Amino acid sequence: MGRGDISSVRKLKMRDEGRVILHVDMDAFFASVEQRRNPRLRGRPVVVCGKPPRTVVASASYEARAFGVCADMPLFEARRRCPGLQCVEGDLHRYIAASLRTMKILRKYSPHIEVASIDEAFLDMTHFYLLFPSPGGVAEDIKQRIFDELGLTCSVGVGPNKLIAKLASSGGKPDGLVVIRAAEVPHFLDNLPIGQLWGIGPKREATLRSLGIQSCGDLGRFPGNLLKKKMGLLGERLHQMGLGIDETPVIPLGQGPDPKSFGHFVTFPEDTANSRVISGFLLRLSEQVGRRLRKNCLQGKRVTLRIRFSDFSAVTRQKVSGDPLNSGKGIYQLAMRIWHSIGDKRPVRLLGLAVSNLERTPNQVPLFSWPTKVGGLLEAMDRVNDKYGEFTLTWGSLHLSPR
Ligand code: TTP
Ligand code: MG
Repeated sequence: MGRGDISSVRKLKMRDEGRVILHVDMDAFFASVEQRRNPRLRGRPVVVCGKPPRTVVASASYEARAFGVCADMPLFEARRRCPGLQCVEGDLHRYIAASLRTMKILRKYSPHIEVASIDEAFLDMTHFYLLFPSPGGVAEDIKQRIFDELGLTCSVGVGPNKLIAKLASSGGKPDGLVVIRAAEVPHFLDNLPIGQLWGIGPKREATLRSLGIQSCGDLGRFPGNLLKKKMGLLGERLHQMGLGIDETPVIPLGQGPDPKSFGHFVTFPEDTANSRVISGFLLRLSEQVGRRLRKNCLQGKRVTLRIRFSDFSAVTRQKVSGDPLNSGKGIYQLAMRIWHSIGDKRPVRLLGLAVSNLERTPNQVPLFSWPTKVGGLLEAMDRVNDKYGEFTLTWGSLHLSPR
């Protein structure tokens, strides 16, 4: 058989499989970076958090997870569960550096790469069957390379679409590699509890269970129109997920839609009712949001202020400006009007500020020509914020302190 024949055999095989998507997700990313940096932390339960004691866990090593410690858990609870817990105050610069190095490695395998968050990416390998005929082999290669160059482990999922690839990578954690071929999808979904799906919390899980739906496969078999009636649009999407259908493309950096909003959050080291401290923070948040808007040549009319009080109750209020805003001063002035209109004098724990209803600033070109290193990372961070909402809260609490 000549070379041409071999290629066409591979081509046919790949076409049979449909798309080939890889999802790469670093294991316990922040915690692993710290363990790599400090050998004394290796093999021990470690969490990365903000400034103790008033902070939550951002990342827990798998050794800490064995004690029931998980992300978002208040540090005092994590310490209660795991007496020997090592707590490291995070430094975002280190994680950004590790993230950039990881993404650089991944880019060597496919230019069709979507950076989904600071530690995860999708790669579309569909058109690289000549270079990389075996998707599982590429995945192994990637894992080895990341380990050799960064000393970090990751988990990789391979599937015919992003949904299956992501479910596969989560299923193999940590240091996993799970390959699901198109024909194996129904069996894979039959063995996957519904709680593993994005958007299913304990409440929704209970609703679905009351309908006799236990596994993702059950979701696919349940009549789609009934599920939509019971759960609205989410029901429709869940039905699709249960069938393993996901046609969303891998969107490389800079090619996605404009973000819908820009926002920042900050948790105070101590609850405060001092209006000077609060307005000082609002100014800082306004400047941060304004800077990012300008960098992206965007402006917005709607300003949203979110306040969480010391008793954890929260209020969210918005005001719309007559003119679109992207200067720190303009955003700050509207934020202060919202603050005064709320008029609640209780001590504040968290402040969040966002600008939405975004539009392009006329006659301006972006400062960054996408995708640059920094621009790409900002976009990746925005995606994280879209996904996790209060992710920036962690960063804020790691890096901001009242002056
Ligand atoms: P994840 O990939 O969700 O978590 P992880 O890498 O720590 O663990 P896993 O092995 O399960 O993938 O998030 C990546 C990093 O992002 C994580 O190390 C810390 C940070 N992060 C936050 O700071 N706040 C959050 O709410 C989440 C979800 C993540
Ligand atoms: Mg991860």
